[in-house]
Amino acid sequence: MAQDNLKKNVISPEEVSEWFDSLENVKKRLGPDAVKELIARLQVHALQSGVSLPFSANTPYINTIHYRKQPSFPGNLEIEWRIRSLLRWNAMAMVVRANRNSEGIGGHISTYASGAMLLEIGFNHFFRGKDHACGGDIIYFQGHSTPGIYARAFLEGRLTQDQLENFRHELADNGGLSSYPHPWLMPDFWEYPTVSMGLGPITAIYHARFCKYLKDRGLTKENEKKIWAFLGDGETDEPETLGALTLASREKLDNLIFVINCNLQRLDGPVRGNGKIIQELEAVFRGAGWNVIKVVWGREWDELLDNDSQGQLVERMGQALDGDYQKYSVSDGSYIREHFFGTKPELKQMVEHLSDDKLKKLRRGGHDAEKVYSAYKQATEHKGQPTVILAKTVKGYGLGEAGEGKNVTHQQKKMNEDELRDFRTRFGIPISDEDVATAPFYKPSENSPEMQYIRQRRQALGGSVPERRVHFNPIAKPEAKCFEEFNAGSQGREVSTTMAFVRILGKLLQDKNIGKLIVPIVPDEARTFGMEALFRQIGIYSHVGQLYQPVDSESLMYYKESTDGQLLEEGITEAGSISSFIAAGTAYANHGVNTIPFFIYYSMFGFQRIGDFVWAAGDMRCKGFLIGATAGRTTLAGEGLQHQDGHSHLLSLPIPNLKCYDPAFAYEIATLIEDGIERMYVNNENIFYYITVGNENYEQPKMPEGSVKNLKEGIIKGLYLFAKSPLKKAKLKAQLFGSGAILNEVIKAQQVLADEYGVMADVWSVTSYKELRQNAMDTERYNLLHPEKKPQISYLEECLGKTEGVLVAASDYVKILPDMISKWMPRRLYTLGTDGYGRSESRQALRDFFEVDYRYIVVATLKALCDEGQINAKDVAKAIKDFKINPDKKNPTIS
Ligand SMILES: Cc1ncc(C[n+]2csc(CCOP(=O)(O)OP(=O)(O)O)c2C)c(N)n1
Ligand SMILES: [Mg+2]
Repeated sequence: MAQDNLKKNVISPEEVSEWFDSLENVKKRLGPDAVKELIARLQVHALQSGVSLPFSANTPYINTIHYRKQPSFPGNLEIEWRIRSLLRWNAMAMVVRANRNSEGIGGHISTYASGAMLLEIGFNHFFRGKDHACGGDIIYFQGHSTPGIYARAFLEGRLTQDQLENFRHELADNGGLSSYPHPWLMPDFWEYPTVSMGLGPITAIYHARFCKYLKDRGLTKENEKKIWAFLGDGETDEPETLGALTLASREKLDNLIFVINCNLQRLDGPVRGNGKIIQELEAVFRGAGWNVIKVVWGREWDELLDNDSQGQLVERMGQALDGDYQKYSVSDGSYIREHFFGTKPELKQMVEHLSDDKLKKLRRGGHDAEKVYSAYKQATEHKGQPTVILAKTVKGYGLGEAGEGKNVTHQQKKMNEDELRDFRTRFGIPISDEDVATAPFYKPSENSPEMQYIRQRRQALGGSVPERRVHFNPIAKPEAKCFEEFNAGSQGREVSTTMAFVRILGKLLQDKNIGKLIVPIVPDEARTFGMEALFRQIGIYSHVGQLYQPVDSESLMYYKESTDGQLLEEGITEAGSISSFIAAGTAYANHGVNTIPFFIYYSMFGFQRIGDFVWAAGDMRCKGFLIGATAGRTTLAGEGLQHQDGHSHLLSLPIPNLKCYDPAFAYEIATLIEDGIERMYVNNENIFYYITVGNENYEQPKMPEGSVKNLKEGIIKGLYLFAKSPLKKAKLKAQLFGSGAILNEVIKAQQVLADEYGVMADVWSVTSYKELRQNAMDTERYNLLHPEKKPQISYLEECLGKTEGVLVAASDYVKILPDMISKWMPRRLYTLGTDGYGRSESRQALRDFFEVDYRYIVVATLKALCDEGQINAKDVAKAIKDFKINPDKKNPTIS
């Protein structure tokens, strides 16, 4: 009974044909737009008559560009195939040889094998080099496809055979090649480090937007550069990959093209065995407003699809899962016939005329030069939207038994003699049977058609890619008046270091030399930092300007968006903001413009959240200032556990070229920024800065007396004497060290120690433990390696060698920070810090809880003196009692 009902509801082929015919008729008479309108009206009609349509952002599982709409291919298919084959061979040989020479050295064969066509259509027809009038396209290569990029550079004569031989042996005498794209390691070659998956796509999006920003603000002329980002389908699982898609469509970034190599596999196995990654991504990108071009099937399918009048093939294509498709890729034609086409007699009939061998050779779209070319051409010409190309490929294409389509293929690094011979034969590489086992590199003679073609194409497109080409023009320094006023202190007014920083920024923005180059970036936190005046002053960048009247248009500081706005107000995205920071901080290299980014954010949401980006920024030789605001575990009151930062200076520590400072006073910040701009943008040093600022208001002191030059040098080197003890002479002595807002507690302790305990304590401001440690390590290293030379003295020893007294350090950060310089201190260092989870509390209560207020500094000093035998334990106990400290209070580190 149920069966009969079902049958009754089945649409007959004749009925389907009728509908198709009427649609064709409308198209013929009135054109495709009329068809669109008709379908839209049908949808409304269906809805109104009670048929609720399932939502789908998907189109059928076929190529977006119909083969009759494909432009003609401008290249030589035959030669390009031969070039690709050579590249495939050399890329494979590079990994195989490296792993034969040193077992376990790693590398990837199968990623490039699947993406070779996608890259090569770019290399031969689209990627423009630095000599092109546009200045060169911006290309983010998939990190682990590097062997193929090196293989091409080898044929182009940019890399030697020795270098290829030393793939993953970068320290070899005659030079080697880094595993992945790293501008730090190969500064003339790589531009964008992409191998931490997800960073490439999101930084590409913000870079594309930054190109528009540069042009809209008149910092670059007409900008025709395209931004290409190549990524893996597995990589799209990273939240960063898909997290900023709507920015790209909102900002109409038609200079941006994503190419996603959908080989259906990641490292362990299928990306979506039970689904279809291409369809899933299509829905995501279309939903986000992107132009989506699917390249699913190769030309061998065109005729079959032409004959699919009932849509049964398309239906079957949509039905089969990625897990099935992966299985077909490793199976022979008879399996495909039975399992793919065998589901319906009509389908089976459709391929009756094709042999099993032909069925096996029904290629995927990403391996078809003309399909890929058509997609790229349409993408580069598309206006008003970013484009994503979803290209279906086979992972390990061409590896055959050695790994094609297999789950283990990602890790494949070795090939035996038979596998090498098969590979050689399949791709027609002229290497003899005797030689093939050694997997030798192969380069045809310079005047071979392949080499000529490569040269011609690259010449026509403006030279080789990738190439990092830096023409650095130093800036004229900002005027001294930007910084001078801070030396005089705030003269009675209580201001925070954040306010002082914002004032410096304001002055820099008005500076005639560099004002235009400053790029302030905030993730929806400008008001928190007192920066809202900038909205009106410099405008918030928006490519379309301001299409509405802002609610506060009457006020002086209204929310002003404008086409030439200077401020990047990114919304609540630290990942997006750091991507803008990277785009602006590398513009000196990528665009020949010395933009100076200041990224101001909640310090807790910096390294803890986006540390990997900062690492990549360091790799990229990025410049600029990261400003960690509302810093300090006890200085940020009220906010509690997830906001109070007492460890970002620890997390920032490993980035080698990042200068990290925890300044206490306005003149320190002014000194650091003035020096930083000079070092980065005049002297072209490959460094960038992390500076924390706090929101506690206190009087900013004037610079201490003495040589300004020495003082500034001390601030920069990380340590200087801020104030000698008010006592001129005493038996008990101490040296106290403080940073950030806690320096004020140290200064207070100094007075109490003098007044009530007769201790003569000097106060030092430690602006950077990292700088002090680095300098001490460098000195130690020199002395280690030069035992016969006169030993060098570290800056710490230079400052503290002649001092007397016990040593006590306090900061608003974890204790390990001061501890990490303790081995170079002349005596034992006692440290106070803020290990543990923060609390929602007042500053005073927090400093009591974490044991970093002046009382604890006094107690620690007395305890140190007691340990030295200079005072009695009962004196320390009395102080604890006098200060009303409960010795059995909770331990903040573990409570
Ligand atoms: C953030 C991050 N996590 C993990 C890895 C390790 N990794 C390198 S390649 C890879 C699989 C990549 O799969 P896919 O993106 O599909 O690229 P394919 O090789 O298939 O083209 C993984 C997990 C990485 N490089 N970065
Ligand atoms: Mg993949």
